Amino acid sequence: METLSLGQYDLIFNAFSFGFATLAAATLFFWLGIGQVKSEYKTALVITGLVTFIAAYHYFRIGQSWVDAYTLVDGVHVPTEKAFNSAYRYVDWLLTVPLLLIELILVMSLSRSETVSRATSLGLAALLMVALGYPGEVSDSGGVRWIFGLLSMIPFLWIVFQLYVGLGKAIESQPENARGLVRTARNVTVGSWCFYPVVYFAGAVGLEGPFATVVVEVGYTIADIIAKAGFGVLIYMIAMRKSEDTNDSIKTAVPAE
Ligand SMILES: *C/C=C(C)/C=C/C=C(C)/C=C/C1=C(C)CCCC1(C)C
Repeated sequence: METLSLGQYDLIFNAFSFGFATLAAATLFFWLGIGQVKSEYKTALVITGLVTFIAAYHYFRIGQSWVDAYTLVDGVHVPTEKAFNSAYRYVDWLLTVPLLLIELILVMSLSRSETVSRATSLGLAALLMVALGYPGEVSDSGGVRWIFGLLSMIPFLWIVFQLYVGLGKAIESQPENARGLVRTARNVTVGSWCFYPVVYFAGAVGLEGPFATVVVEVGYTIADIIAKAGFGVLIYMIAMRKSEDTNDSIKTAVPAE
């Protein structure tokens, strides 16, 4: 850890605080909405709220760890003996990343067997991706960082492939009033998830110092808010739209294009 200016320290602390507030508010919003959707979509909203709840808790802990990790000396923030605990992020991802994929699968209302098989394979791939990234994240050796980062890219790319190709047909045969939203939810997932490996590999190619700390911490926070709360709002909208849809013939409509 390095010495941070007042502005750098505050910017990061404020990002954590904003992350906590946004994710906690999102949790309330999703859970209070459960009563408004058809019973088949209730589980999706329960899980959407669980993801933001777990993440809000971790942002609270991350904020505390941040406060403990620095002390103010002569107008700058100097690291204390308590290292900032970055493991909170990985523990959070281990729980929330598989659940995010499961949210998307659940709201698509596939057959029961396809739901189970897709949720299992995507969930396991997500677990593997996060677990492989961790040894590289905490290593001081550039080589180890590259090896685990590249290994973690394999399940990551497989997930992206599944979201476009494996689930492509199921997305295109969603009811017409929800199809565009499901596509958007898929694209937001892939778009926001790409940010994480970019930050990770920026560290592997030597991005360091106080500026890098600001980019990493504020960047991860923004990505988390989009990938969890923003994505969750889309899941909520899909569940609402599909709950309104009473015309079954729309459900079997031939995909556009
Ligand atoms: C809410 C948190 C989310 C959506 C976290 C997503 C994290 C990733 C997509 C991380 C991916 C990584 C790689 C693909 C390679 C390098 C190591 C990781 C773990 C940063």
